Amino acid sequence: MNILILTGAGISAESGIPTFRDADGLWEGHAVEEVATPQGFARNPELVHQFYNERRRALLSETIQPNAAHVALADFERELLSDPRVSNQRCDFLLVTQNIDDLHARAGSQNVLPMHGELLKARCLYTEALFDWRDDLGTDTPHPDNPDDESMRGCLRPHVVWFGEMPIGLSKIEQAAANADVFIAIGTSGLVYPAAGIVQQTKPQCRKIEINLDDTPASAAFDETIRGRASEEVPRLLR
Ligand code: BJW
Repeated sequence: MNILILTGAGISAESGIPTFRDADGLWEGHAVEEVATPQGFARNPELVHQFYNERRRALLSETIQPNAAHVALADFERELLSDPRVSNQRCDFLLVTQNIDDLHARAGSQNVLPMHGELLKARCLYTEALFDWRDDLGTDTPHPDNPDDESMRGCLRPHVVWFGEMPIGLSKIEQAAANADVFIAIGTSGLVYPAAGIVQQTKPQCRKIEINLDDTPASAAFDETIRGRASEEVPRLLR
């Protein structure tokens, strides 16, 4: 049994992290092309750093914690992979998230692929080296390995995937989609590719379930559409 889960901003909404496209969402006060494209970052790095610094600070505040949906996914994975009836057979579980928060890991999920990057990592623009990062970033941030080198100041960017950039782990995701017996998409608008196209890459006999507050452009591709809050519907489905 191969299980593939895709999560989006809706699963973290009830943890206090705003979604992108809903009313009062993250895009309300920002032009997408200014804060979520490489061109926007090249034009105004301070603005982009500010956008991500605010989100990083909020993520690290005590008010944001995993909710019942994150916990149900982690419990389900742990029980599935420790069940002797399952572990004798081949069973793959992969949780692909478009979210850059770390709430799945904090809830205890093991096999998580953050396809749009991670807010708590920074990347060197020149070497692509990754650094765990919990502080603000700015155009004068010293390079962690060469703090005295003035020429390397400001060479870190958030380790996130902007529009026009290649998402992370695509070949693993394509393989998991092709092999999935069950695919569950939770709290994603089905507007952003390639994530929105994963459902189309599954086998016809794969059981495809969508959990969302509302219909999405991808809903017709699913066998079952569950309408409701992720924190209620995910535990109900997986228990
Ligand atoms: C609840 C709920 C509750 C609320 N319970 N539900 C056609 C085909 C292929 C690609 C394209 C195409 N047309 C255009 C493209 C390119 C582009 C794209 O998709 N554009 C679209 C806008 C049309 N895609 C890309 O550029 C991607 N890269 C790419 O395609 O590379 C190819 C390439 C080839 C060769 C060379 C180079 C590249 C990259 C996409 C990167 C997206 N990045 C962002 C920002 C990440 C960093 C950050 O967080 O700031 O990712 S944009 C933003 O959208 C973020 C999200 O992960 C992503 C998806 O949003 P999500 O998660 O779905 O959130 P919302 O807010 O949209 O929806 C929330 C949902 O939850 C709603 O449905 C609610 O109803 C629901 N909900 N509360 C249950 N309690």
